[in-house]
Amino acid sequence: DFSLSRFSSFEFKVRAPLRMRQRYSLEVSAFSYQKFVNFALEETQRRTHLIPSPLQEQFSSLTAIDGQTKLQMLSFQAPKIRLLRSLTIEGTEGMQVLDFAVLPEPEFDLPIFCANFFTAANMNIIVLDLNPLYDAINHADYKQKYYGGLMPLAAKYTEPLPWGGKITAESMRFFSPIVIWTKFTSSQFKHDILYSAFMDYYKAWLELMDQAAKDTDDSQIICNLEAQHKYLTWRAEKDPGHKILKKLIGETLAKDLVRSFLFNGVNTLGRKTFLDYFPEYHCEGGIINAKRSIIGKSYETRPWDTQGEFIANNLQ
Ligand code: BLA
Repeated sequence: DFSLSRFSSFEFKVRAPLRMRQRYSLEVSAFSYQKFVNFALEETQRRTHLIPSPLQEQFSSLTAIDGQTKLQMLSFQAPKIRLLRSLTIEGTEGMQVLDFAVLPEPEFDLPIFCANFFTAANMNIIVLDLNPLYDAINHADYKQKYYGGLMPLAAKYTEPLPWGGKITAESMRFFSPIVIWTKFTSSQFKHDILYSAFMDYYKAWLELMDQAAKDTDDSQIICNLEAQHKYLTWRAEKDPGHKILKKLIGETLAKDLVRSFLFNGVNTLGRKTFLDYFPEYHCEGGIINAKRSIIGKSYETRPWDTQGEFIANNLQ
């Protein structure tokens, strides 16, 4: 029966993964990022209609070379969402990783939701942001449109989750005035605050999504497409997590995971190369400088004030 088989395919593709993650969420150890993902998926379902991404068939779970570390991948799409994807890693010696991102359809100039949390033994390296599609240092209108109303939210966390110190200077153009960049040693208290920040920031992103109207001007859509492609190209080449992924699953699988799953679109949304966008990384023979940063690390303190003004002078 045609309609029945369509229904069961829906059952399989939409409901089964949700049940699966509910089951996993019962098995979590003392600390896990699984509940962050559960929250985000449930909250998204309340606002829009998620369907599994075609990527789900190819990327679902992996066991690392060590035979113990588990990688879990989930991916969905929705009317305004080109790709919502998450990677969680539960490793040995307390290693926990969350890489959660939501990439809008190119008809929307919405920010990109970005939660990158790395926990090892006792140390946590945290980036939580609504990454601007157009950098918020040079695009005042864009900054006002999306972050103007969110500065009080950022202020709520600047004290409990203070600036994490110097970072790759090139990353700043992908961060917004509300970015949470922090490091801390593990404690229940800190993890609770991080969870609260994650929920607040995700709800704020969903609210922006709800309000977002389609760009209808073709030239604007082309700009959005290129801006997203530039972002993906940066992260597919220089994201700090790549080294660990290579160690866990080997170079070939890691490359596939990065380029086809995590930063899906890098091969399809545009034709420009990394060196087209970031010529400063050009090395002799046309190869890409392996260094993550050409400028070096900078921004010792938070370079945005409470009004969202960029206050760093000359990279400090
Ligand atoms: C470190 N991760 C970092 C740092 C940043 C980020 C800013 C500090 C080091 C630096 O200045 O580069 C995150 N950088 C980002 C993000 C953007 C960016 C989100 O430009 C977005 C535009 N991190 C992960 C995953 C792993 C991971 C999946 O997201 C591991 C699998 C690990 N991040 C990781 C590790 C470090 C790190 C190990 C510290 C080591 C290092 O500094 O190289």
